[in-house]
Amino acid sequence: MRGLVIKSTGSSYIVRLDDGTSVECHIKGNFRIRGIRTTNPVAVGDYVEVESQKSKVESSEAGFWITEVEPRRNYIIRRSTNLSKESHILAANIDQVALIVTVNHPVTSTTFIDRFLATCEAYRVRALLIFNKIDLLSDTEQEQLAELRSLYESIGYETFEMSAVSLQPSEILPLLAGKTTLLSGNSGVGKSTLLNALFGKEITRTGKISDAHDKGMHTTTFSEMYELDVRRDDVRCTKGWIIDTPGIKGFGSVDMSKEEVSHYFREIFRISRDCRFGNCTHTNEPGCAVIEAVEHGEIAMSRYESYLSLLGDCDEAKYR
Ligand SMILES: Nc1nc2c(ncn2[C@@H]2O[C@H](COP(=O)(O)OP(=O)(O)O)[C@@H](O)[C@H]2O)c(=O)[nH]1
Ligand SMILES: [Mg+2]
Ligand SMILES: [Zn+2]
Repeated sequence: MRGLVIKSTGSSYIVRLDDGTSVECHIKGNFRIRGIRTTNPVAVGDYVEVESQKSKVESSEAGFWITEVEPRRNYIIRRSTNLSKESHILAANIDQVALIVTVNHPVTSTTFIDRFLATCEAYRVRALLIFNKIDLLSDTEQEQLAELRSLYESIGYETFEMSAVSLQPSEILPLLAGKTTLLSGNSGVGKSTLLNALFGKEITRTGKISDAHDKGMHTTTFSEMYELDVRRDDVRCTKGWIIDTPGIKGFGSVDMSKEEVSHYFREIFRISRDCRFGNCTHTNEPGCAVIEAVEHGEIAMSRYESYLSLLGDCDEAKYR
């Protein structure tokens, strides 16, 4: 039987079979993938082959077993710890990532946004930037919001704004219909609130409880996939999947070489073609078109600073 992994608990997996039923499965066999060392061989979003085994006398093998994982279209990983060579697959086979951000309450830094977007570029996954809690913004913050949206739109990203607390699902469903979307963003920005608003019921806890949980040092968290099947008069196509990764702030940076970093900042990459040197790092070289563009305000200072901060990470990694 073929199925889709919709939840992982660490020791077992919930698989939605093609006939619509969900079963709890364990793993049989060795699913190590070449090239990466992962702590979880099977991830949410994986398509798998499931076998059921009848109870035998004195056998603990009764139940459902995952015997095969189909090749992944893509996957998003997180290094278990900074120094670890092992990675945790957060989700597989995703179409897009929705990053929930807030201008305030809490402040989402542009560095966080830019690192996240760079990672999406590296994975070649479409990123949607959704600004939440617009109901809480002061006039100055409203202006900031408009500036940020126009900055990211000018680079080529799609941006949206909402108030998850008073959200009409039809405002956001068209973005999610027919797709598998990974939900991400800092703790407290409103991811759970958005999920609950989309489903019209509490499917995940909001606020304090999860916040306290997030602060736990090494809390293990597991992804879960929710099927969007909210049929409402005002929305035509609402099928799709949302993946929630509770307690995971971002998915960290992928391994990038110094040369690669600028490839993941679209506007920097475009302008870098005019740099005098082909191997320009855009830090202090003469004839650097990027630095010139920053000085003339054609590249935002915040973006350039984020670029430098990612470059800095590469140096750090080298000396580990
Ligand atoms: N005023 C306002 N509060 C919000 C909004 N979205 C979420 N919140 C509140 O922000 C807090 C954190 O939200 P939560 O969904 O738990 O954030 P998560 O950590 O990203 O899942 C909760 O108290 C929510 O009620 C919004 O659009 N406006
Ligand atoms: Mg939450
Ligand atoms: Zn340059």
